[in-house]
Amino acid sequence: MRKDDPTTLSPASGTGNAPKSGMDAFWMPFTANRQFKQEPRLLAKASGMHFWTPEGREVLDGIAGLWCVNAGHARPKIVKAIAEQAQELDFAPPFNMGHPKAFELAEKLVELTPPGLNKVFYTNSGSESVETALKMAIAYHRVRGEGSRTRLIGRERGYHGVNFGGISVGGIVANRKMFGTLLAGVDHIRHTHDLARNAFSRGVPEHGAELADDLERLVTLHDASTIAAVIVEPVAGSTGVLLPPKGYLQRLRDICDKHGILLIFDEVITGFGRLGSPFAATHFGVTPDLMTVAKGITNGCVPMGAVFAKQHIHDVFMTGPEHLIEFFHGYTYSSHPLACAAALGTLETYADEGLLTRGAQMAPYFENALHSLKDAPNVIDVRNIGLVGGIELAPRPGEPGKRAFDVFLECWQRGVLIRTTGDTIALSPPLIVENKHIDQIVGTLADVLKTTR
Ligand code: PXG
Ligand code: PLP
Repeated sequence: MRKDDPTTLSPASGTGNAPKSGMDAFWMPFTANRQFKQEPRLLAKASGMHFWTPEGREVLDGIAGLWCVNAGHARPKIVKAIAEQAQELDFAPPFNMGHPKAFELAEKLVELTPPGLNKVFYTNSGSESVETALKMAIAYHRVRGEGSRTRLIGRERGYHGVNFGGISVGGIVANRKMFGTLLAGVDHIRHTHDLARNAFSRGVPEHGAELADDLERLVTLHDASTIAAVIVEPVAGSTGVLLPPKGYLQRLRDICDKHGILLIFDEVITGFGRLGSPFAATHFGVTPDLMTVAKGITNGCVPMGAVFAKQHIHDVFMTGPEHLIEFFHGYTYSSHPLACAAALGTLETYADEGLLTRGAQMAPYFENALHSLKDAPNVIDVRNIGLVGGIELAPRPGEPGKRAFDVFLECWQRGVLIRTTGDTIALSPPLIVENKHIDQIVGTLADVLKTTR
C-alpha cells in the first residue's frame, strides 16, 4: 500500500471524526454515513412488534421495518417456508423454466387484487417493479400499433424507487438532481399537498380533486397520441404521507380513459393492507391498468416485487410465432424460490389473522392518537389514513429536515423507531399493532416534541 496513493486513504479522512472500527467498507444507502458511523444505531434481533439492539435494548417498531414488515417480525409460517424452501429448491432459472410455487403464488395473488388485474410479473424490488411497469406500458402501445405513445407522466414529489425510469417519473428533487438528464419525454403533474386548505384533515382531504385536471393541461401540451402512461402513488409515502383529495383518483382515471392513457398505481407502500384494505385501488374503488407492489408481498423477509397487469394488456403481447419471447424483460431473480415461499407464507399469515383489513379496525384509535399531537410544539399538520400517519413539523430556519431528524434520534434513544423525511414524521406500524403500542409511539412523540427545540 503506497502512503501517497489517494485510493488508500480512509474515506472519512478530513471529514470529522473517524468511523467506528469495522464500519469503513459499507457505503450505506440513503444514510448520513459519517454521522451514522460515529454513533451507529444497530439492530440485532426482531420479533413481533419489536427490534432489539446488540446490547439487548428493546425498540418498538413504529414503521414496519421500512413500510414492509406488515405482519410483524419473525412470523413462524414465513420463517418455516423460507427455511424449507432453501433445503428443497434453492434456485431455478426463471427464463424458459419454472417452479411450482411461482405459479401457485400468482394464482393466490390475483385472488386479492382488484377486478381485472389478473396477470403477475415478478421482480425483486419496488424500483424494479416500476421499471417493469413503465416498459410494459410503452411496449403495450407499440405492439398494438400506437408506437407514438412513448411519453411517461409522473407527479411532483412522487417516489418511484431509484432506478433511472423511477427517478425520471419521480418528483423528489434530491433523488433526481445529481443524475444527469434522466429519461427523455417525461413530464409531471402537480402534487396535491395543500396545507392552507387541508391542514389537520382526518382521512382524505376535502380540497384538491381539481388538481387531477393538471393532466388535461399536459394532454393539451403534448397531445394524447404521445402519452403512454401516468404513474402515481395513490397515497404518497416517501415524500411525507400525502393523501389524495376526495375524488382525485377517480378523476385521474376518467381523464386517462378519455385519452387512451394507461394509469399505473404504484402500491409499493399501500399494497397489502396498509390502508385497511388489501390495496389502495380496493380502498378507493379506482382500478388502475397496471399496479406495482413489493415490500409487504413477502413481509419484507426476502426481496420481491411484482407488477399486476390487466388481462387485455397481457393479451396484446400474445401474438406472433408461439416459440418467440413476447416481452423482452425479466430478472435473474424474478420468481426466486425463496421469495415465492416467503410470499406464500406471508399470504397465509395475512389470511389467518385478517391482517389485510385489520388496519380499518385500528384506524380510528390511531387517528385519534395522532391528532392528539395537533397542539404539540412545531406541529403544522397531522395526516392519516388506515395505519399510515404523517406529522409535519415547521422546519427550523436554515436547517431543513434537522428538527425532524432530532426527533427521530431522541425517539430511538427512548425505544421507539420512527421515520422522518424532510420535516415530516412518518408512522406505519406493523398491522398487528395494539392500542398499547400506539399509546407508546404517540406518547413518546409527545414527550420528545415538548423538548425538541
Ligand atoms: N415505489 C414506491 C411508491 C415506494 O414507496 C419504491 C417504489 C421502491 O421500492 P424499493 O423496494 O426499490 O426500495 C418505494 C419504496 C421512506 C422509504 O423513507 C420508502 C421507500 C423506500 C425507502 C424508504 O419512506 N419506498
Ligand atoms: N449485468 C450483467 C453483466 C448480467 O449478466 C446480468 C444478468 O445476467 C445483469 C447485469 C442483470 O442482473 P439481474 O438479472 O440480477 O438484474
